[in-house]
Amino acid sequence: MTRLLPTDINDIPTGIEKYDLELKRKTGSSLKDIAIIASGLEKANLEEAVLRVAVIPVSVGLGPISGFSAAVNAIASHIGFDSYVTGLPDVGGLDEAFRNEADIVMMADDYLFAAFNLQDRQVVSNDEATARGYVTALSCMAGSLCKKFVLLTGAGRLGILAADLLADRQTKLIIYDPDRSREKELAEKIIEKYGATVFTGMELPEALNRCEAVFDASPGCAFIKGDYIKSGTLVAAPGMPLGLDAEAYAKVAERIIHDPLQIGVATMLYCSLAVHRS
Ligand code: 2YC
Repeated sequence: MTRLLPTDINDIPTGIEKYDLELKRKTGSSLKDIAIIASGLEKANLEEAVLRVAVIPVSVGLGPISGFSAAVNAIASHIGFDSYVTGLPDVGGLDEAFRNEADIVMMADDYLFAAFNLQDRQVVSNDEATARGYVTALSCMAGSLCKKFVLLTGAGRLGILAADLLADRQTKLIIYDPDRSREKELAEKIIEKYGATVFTGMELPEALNRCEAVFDASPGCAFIKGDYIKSGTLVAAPGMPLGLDAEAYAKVAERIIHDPLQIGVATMLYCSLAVHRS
């Protein structure tokens, strides 16, 4: 995932209600429902006390991103957690979280964004939660991904996690990465683990023509062109920047799930509870 910009996230707190309505319209499920399904907690008893989340700004490296903690906090609050941003960053924030009896702590440096469940020492990274949340959302939007041709773009950290979850749903995977050795390596891993059907070696236009859905796990910007994507294609496009160009986005506007943080953050929180109630 690339480093977010303030302009990517500044309107999350004021836009979260509208965002959730749009997500429900497209997938049939709310943000909270998608996070619960993605975490495998559909049948768990979650009617316990409201859990307290402390979001801690982190100043190391490139430093805080204006609006980042506020956005994470707004998402956590929206799905029903008792969430707040600590007054101090870094160690001071962690000290405050413990003294305030936080149940879950969320913080991000330039390399890792994670949720730490202080009750049972469960940790969840944004990458794994984003992969789970977005595959779940795509599956809700598609009804089922079984036997469907799904194009996965990007064989990096997020793509590797998503490939596993997509193969586990018996999708017919097409894997595309400009680095063909990385593409092949991931395909071989999936074939070995699932005995699945995995297609590689395609050029992007052909892959877009063959697939029914796209999971864009690449850091690329606007490389999926309007000319090549079929208007009925379902698209899951986690994070920034968006891999579709403006024309492609317009063609699939009603069938694309794309956000900078919402699904990943909501899924991190429920995944951090999963060990407790599985
Ligand atoms: O504001 C802060 O506390 C900063 N330390 C946060 C830095 C987050 C850097 N990571 C990213 O922008 C992206 C996010 C989508 C999560 C993972 N990478």
